[in-house]
Amino acid sequence: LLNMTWFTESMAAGHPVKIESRHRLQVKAKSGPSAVTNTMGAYACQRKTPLEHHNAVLTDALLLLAENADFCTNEGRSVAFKRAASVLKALPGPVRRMEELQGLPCLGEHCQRVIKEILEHGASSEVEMTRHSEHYQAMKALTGIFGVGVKTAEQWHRAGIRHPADLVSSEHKLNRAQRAGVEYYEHLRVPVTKAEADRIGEIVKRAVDAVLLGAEITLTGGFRRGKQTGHDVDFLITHPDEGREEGLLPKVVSWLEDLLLYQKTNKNSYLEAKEWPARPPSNMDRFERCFSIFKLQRPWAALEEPPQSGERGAAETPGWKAVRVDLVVTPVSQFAFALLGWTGSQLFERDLRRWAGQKGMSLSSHALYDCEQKRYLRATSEEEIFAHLGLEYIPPGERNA
Ligand code: DCT
Ligand code: MG
Repeated sequence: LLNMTWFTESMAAGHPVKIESRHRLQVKAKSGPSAVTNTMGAYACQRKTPLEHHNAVLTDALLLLAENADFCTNEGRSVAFKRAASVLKALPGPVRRMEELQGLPCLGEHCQRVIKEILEHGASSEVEMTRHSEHYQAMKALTGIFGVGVKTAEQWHRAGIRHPADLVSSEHKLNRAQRAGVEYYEHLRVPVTKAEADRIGEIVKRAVDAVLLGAEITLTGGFRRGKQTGHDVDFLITHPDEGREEGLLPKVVSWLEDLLLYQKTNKNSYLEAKEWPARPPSNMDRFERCFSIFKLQRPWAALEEPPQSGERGAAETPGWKAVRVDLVVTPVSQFAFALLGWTGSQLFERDLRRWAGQKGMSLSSHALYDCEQKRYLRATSEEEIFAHLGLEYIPPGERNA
């Protein structure tokens, strides 16, 4: 029923149709087919975006261009491609004709050109050229190293580095995170499965229980949105008695010591009283936090695909697997905000913050501040935060923008 081809055809047949779908697709009567108007919300937090959708060929292409724009430090362009892909993910069926896109938000001229070429020829020349370009491939490999961002990767690229293996023999100085990133590169490029995430959850739970009775741990990030694999595992830890959670992480980390191949723990640096509440929203929070690389013993670690023979840096498959794990501790009064902020997706979060901004509020993973009323809006659940923001509640499984 919610197939836009159907709407277009109804229009062409002259049927007066006005239907409010869950995406608020409307077809107005009396005028020609051009009157098909899709009125989808322009913010990702106004739409339901399921994990499985109907336009993977188009979204994969647009997301590759987004990734490449990131590699060229062109954030604006990258976000534009990500927004376009996100709109296509929210459609109720596969796009077959350009006319079906009429009225949809975030589909600029460049994106439309790419989509049109794929619909007509099965592929986009720009996407294929980018995919095979030396710069894209090297930047993908180098930014795939834990601890390496686009700036560092670009510097290395200019110095002739193309692959993590090139760093081993080079004179380039690596920091501690990057050394671990290179050492476990082949492990960390293999996606983490949900079963592995659950096993790590059990181990972390045991550590948390051992150092602070009553503390609670929640799996967030992509796994909470229903993904079956991810690039890391994200956990939130809290305690029902505010304050008890302070300083918890160093104890958990020391309990886990033998299982951690790498860890860096930061203290909580968030103080509401000293915050500038209406400061521009940032995607960085200041919780007590541990970035780590976990040593997960098999059989829980799924068997990796054996490395291609001759592949650079490929190691023999050992009886364990290195997995990136983030542990974040939050005071219980900030838990709902932390949960919302850490569940993602990245674009969903970005648009939530932008939406809050245009409503005169400032949202972070710590709090929601109303700049007009000059006060914090408290919440103990995600539902309450959506309500404060004047948004329909969207469950985690439909935040895959
Ligand atoms: N996040 C955000 N803005 C960023 C980075 C992250 O709002 N720039 C939030 C949203 C997701 C959450 O933090 C966890 O980050 P990732 O692990 O990078 O995302 P993910 O959705 O869990 O992806 P993956 O499944 O690959 O781990
Ligand atoms: Mg994650």
